[in-house]
Amino acid sequence: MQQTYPPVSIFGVPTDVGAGRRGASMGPEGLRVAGLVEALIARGVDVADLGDLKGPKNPWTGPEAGYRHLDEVVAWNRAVLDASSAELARGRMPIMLGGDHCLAIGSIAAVANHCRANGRKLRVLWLDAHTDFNTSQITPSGNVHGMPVACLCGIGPDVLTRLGGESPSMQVAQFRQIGIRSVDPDEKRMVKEHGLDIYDMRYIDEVGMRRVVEEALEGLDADTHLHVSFDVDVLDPTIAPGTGTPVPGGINYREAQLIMEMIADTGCLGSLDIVEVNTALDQGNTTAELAVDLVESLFGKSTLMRD
Ligand code: 6HN
Ligand code: MN
Ligand code: MN
Ligand code: MN
Repeated sequence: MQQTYPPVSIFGVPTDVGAGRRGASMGPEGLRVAGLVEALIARGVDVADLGDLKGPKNPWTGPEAGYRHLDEVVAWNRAVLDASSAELARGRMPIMLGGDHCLAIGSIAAVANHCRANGRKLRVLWLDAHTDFNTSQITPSGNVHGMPVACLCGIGPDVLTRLGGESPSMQVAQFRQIGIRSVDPDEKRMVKEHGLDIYDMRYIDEVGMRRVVEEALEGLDADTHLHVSFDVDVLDPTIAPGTGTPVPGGINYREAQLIMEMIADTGCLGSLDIVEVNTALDQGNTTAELAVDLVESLFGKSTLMRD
């Protein structure tokens, strides 16, 4: 099925202040070098690469009161929120190139505000090895990239939970998480308590990716804005080694493609984060190249039989 897509605005968010390893700050350039913009143009999408957002450098200090680099995380997320809000208001689809996954706080807060203001429903598909539902009390690392989902659901410091104004920005029930296989012990208790909708690797193994994606996308309609937050560590590290927190047993190439193809079929994609590409840890630029290949499918590039 041939879809038409709204015009796209790309921003780089070159930061690793939310991560425990350096190098995700090079992700935006890695994705550009892998041909992201050209790939979208080839799909017939009207694309503007608006360059990189600016923010503080990584102070590389330890946790304070359970957070590492909280001031810097807030500054970067304000920039993301503003940039994304402006593009959404112009009727464009923001794509945020991470950068570490803390940027989803600003990115999704912008989308949540936009949907509220326009009476649209919002679904967030969180593709990740991790649930990113930690808090300052239970985090094993202090790294805020392990906390964005909790923050968006109103659990976290005011500076992040109220970033977009209202708190909570999101309801837990609006999230679907696919590919999960690494959850910290207390985080596990939290996600169970809050009833996060999780399709973990065991469930994917047992029922297959087709059914998983059907279930995760169930109920989408023409009034639904779908935000995809794509943490490349959802992919198996053998095919995507360039990421800071790799976990064995991830989704394989075809499973990843199928997710993207099925999202494309919905016609609901409204915004996207591509995060945790760490070119310093990559083999060549293979992880960014794979991400671009998957984005092509997300924008409707299909195998021979369906074009
Ligand atoms: N990510 N759960 C671990 C932590 O430190 O909180 C890892 C988080 C990884 C976050 O990959 O976006
Ligand atoms: Mn993540
Ligand atoms: Mn992750
Ligand atoms: Mn491709």
